[in-house]
Amino acid sequence: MVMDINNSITYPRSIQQENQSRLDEEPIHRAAPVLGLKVHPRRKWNFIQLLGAANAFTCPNEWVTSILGNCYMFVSTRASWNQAQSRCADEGGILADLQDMQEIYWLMGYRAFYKNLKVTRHWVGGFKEDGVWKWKGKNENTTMTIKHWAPGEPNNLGGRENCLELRGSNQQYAWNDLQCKELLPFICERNQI
Ligand SMILES: [Ca+2]
Ligand SMILES: [Ca+2]
Repeated sequence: MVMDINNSITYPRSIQQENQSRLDEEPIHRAAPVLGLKVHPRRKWNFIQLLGAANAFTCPNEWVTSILGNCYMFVSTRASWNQAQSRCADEGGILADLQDMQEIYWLMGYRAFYKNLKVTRHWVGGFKEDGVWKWKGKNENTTMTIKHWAPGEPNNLGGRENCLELRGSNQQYAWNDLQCKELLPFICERNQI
C-alpha cells in the first residue's frame, strides 16, 4: 500500500484482493497459536457470527475492517510521526491508538498474516508528554494504561525518544520509543461508517 504525498492512494493488487476475502480468512485464527491464544471450534463459530455483525458496518474504501469494529489503513510511505498523524487526519482518522489487549492482539495477528506487513516497522499514535505516555486522539489525548514494550524499552535513547514505534515480526510486534523525526510507514485508524 502506498500513499503518495499528493493525496493519491494506491495499493498493491495483493492487498486489494486480500481485503475482499479477508473476512473469510480472519487472521486471528491463524495467529492465535502464535499469540498463545486458544480458539475453540465453538469460539470460531462465535467469531464468524461476530464477523457477520461487523459486516453490517463498513470502512471507507482501502481501509481494513477489524472484528473489533474499527478501520485501519496501512500506509507504506515513510513519514515522521507528526507527518503521519497529519496524513491520517486528512483521511478522517488518527494514528492507531491501541487501547486494549484485544486490539493489540488483533493488529499483531493481522500483520503476521500479511506478508508485506510482517517485518515493517510502523508508527502508531503513542507519544510521550511530560514523561507520560499517551495516545493522540482526534480531539483529546488519553493516558496509556496497557503497554506492550519490547524488552529494554522504552529506553529513551539520547533522551529524545518521544514517539511510539510498532516493531515488526522479528521483534514480535512489540513497542519501542523512537525519535519522532524518524521516517517510518504508519498505521491509521478510524471508526466504521
Ligand atoms: Ca484503537
Ligand atoms: Ca527506544
